[in-house]
Amino acid sequence: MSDYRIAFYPGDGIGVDVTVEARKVLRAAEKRFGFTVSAVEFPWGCAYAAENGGQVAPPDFLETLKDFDAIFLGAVGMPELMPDHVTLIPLIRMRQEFEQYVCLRPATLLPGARTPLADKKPGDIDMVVVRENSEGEYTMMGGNFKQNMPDEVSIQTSIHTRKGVERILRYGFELARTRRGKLAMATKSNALNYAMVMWDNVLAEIAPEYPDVESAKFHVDALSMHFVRCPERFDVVVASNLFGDILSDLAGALVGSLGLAPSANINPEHTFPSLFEPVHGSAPDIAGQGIANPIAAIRSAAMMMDFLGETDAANAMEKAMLASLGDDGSMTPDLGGTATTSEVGDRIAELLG
Ligand code: GGG
Repeated sequence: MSDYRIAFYPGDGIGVDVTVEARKVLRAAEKRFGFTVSAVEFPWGCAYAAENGGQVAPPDFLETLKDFDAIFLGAVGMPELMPDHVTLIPLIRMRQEFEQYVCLRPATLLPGARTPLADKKPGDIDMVVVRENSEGEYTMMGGNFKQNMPDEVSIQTSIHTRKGVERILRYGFELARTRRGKLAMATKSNALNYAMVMWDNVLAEIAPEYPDVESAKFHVDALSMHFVRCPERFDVVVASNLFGDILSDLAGALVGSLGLAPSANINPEHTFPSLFEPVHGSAPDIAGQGIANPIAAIRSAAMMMDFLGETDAANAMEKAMLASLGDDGSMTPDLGGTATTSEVGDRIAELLG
């Protein structure tokens, strides 16, 4: 019987609410599929910082996490207590230092979910945003000169390496081969004339190695428009860290709710733990009210079990989630329903069991 050591980092706001439900569904999966989850929960985040000298996680948190099989994160950020750029640091550091350079963010229009787009039905939207997750615009390098003075200057540096761009594009091509064989790359090389020109060049260089995949590049502004006008065109969408972050929120909204959007921050080489989290943030305005949709977190837990090799359990979790959709009484308000966060978790756990 397999035992998986999972670090749970519920974080802030609704991250706490939805992690409870993901764990509930994982317990049902354990019973049915015969594996065990040895869970260790870390109470890091804004509340922890209030009692620990403003540190959202202890200085050695990476050392603490590095031997787990996987990390599950709820959400981070409580801007009334602490600036968002401080609470996000542990997440960015895990992605970078655990070499989780692939962020997979699937967006599929599910039966029972309501897209804001007219005339789109389940099957019309089925894409995966493959976000470069370890460099690009989120390297947190730069500084402020004459801070808070009228002539303040701030510099935010992006770092795009050929190695980083090539490996994420290759990951996208390989993924496209297992899907509908289409890859779109987000660029903005007309304005970002160094980094994005390199992205364009790397795409042009490696695309001939994947003749079975139809590839194209789109300026990210036009791509956003195409997402709304004709989302059915897209299968695998590869993007830099910032572009991928934005496009995956847009894709999540197009498929009915960010509350349905899961993500996996993958270290493909398995040299470090990978991290699984809902795409949504901490939504402090609805935290603790019992109305957050736990499905994105539950689906992220399913992606985690899939990555750990429990494919049957992952498929069954996804199937139970799908079976819970469609009935107002078993969906949260973001999907037009009346169910509470825990009722949705209970229902999916029951369907799974
Ligand atoms: N569920 C994780 C979370 O709190 N996301 C909020 C966020 O803004 N994340 C930024 C990012 O994914 O880079």
